[in-house]
Amino acid sequence: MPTTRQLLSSAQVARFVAQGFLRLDGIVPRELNEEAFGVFAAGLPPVPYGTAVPKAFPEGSFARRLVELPSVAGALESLVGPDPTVDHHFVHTREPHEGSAQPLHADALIDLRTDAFDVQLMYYPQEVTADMGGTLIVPGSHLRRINESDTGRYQNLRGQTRLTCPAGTVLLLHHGIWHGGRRNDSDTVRHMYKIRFNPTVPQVRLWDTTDLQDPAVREELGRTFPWYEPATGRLEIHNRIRLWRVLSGDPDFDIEYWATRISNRPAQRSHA
Ligand SMILES: O=C(O)CCC(=O)C(=O)O
Repeated sequence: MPTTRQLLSSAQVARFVAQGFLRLDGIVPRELNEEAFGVFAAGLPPVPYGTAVPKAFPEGSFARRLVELPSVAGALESLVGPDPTVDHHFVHTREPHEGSAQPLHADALIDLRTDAFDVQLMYYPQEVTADMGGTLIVPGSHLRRINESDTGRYQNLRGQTRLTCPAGTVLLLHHGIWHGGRRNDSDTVRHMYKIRFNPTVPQVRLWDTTDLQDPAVREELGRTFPWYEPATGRLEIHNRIRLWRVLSGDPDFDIEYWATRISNRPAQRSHA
């Protein structure tokens, strides 16, 4: 990873924890976007699971230059830390007029971790317009435990977003986010290059923490999303508190005393 990276702020990481992804719109330079199509057509070299980035993506390779863009490198380091390994990478295409959408799913198989997460990078080398089958994402779904395609029967959820973006956009997503490629009704092939990164260090205070106590952090962590039911929606805030405690290294962090209250287990008093 390069030295000129741009680390995320605490408020940005809190937004990632709340909504499950961050968008970096149009940050990849035009020349790299143009090169991408040839690279995808030629096929990506296979990468064995768990390969360190420098070995997976040799110096000068397309993927290496992509992940070393300062804003990408900084965001990745802020979320998964230095020296992550590559889980896998793949180019997802939505063919013109293909007639169907991909079912809603999460990429993790069965993942019970509460104190670590993988980050998935999605890169779009071309502009994605409304009819091109942009990736559907359900904001705030990443901490709601499902197993891979359990959500496949859901057609639409309030607040879901179907990606439209300028060329050169990168999304960084928590591995648990519910998502799916939409139907491409256009005449254009839509490409998305995905790389999944596994952390190799504890994900504790990896970002620029100078704004850690800024009220914006709590505001981000307390956001709700339109598909949340009143009661289980609260569970999502609780899940975020637990994750923020780990990430910030502050075991007492709380919102409205929710986590503190339910962890109160007074010891049996000895009767004299
Ligand atoms: O093509 C897309 O937009 C999403 C595909 C994807 O992420 C997947 O198949 O897991």
